[in-house]
Amino acid sequence: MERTLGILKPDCLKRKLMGKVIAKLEEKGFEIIEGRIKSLTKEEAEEFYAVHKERPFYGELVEFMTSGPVFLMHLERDNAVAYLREVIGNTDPALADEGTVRKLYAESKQNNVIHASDSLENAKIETSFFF
Ligand code: 3AN
Repeated sequence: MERTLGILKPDCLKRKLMGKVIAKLEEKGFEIIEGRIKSLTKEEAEEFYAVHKERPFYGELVEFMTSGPVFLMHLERDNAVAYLREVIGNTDPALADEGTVRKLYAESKQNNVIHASDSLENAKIETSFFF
């Protein structure tokens, strides 16, 4: 069993898509072992996305991630890190595979509904940031 961090982003909560996305994760075999709603502070969002500090979209990303509450999920499954990335799909919904969360629900590269850790190492770092 492996663990990873998933975050339902503010667009997901605002658009009342939490239930649908969680149903999809459960259908794919993920167990939510911890979860909570939280409004990220600007400092938390900046630190969480610090790897993107030099990217042109960083400021807007921080603004977006603090625009409303998020749902933090500590998830468990066999091969959880890689499989969650597969289930959520490409960052850009236009490039995401059919049936993925982002293909189904994301509106843009920024407003793309869900975050998932991209490596086992980052899963550990990101999970301990919130849980
Ligand atoms: P992913 O979430 O698929 O791992 P990252 O880590 O490259 O994607 O980017 C982190 C977040 O930054 C994305 N989830 C998205 O909200 C935002 N983002 C990424 N690329 C862009 C972009 N080109 N324009 C606007 N926002 C972006």
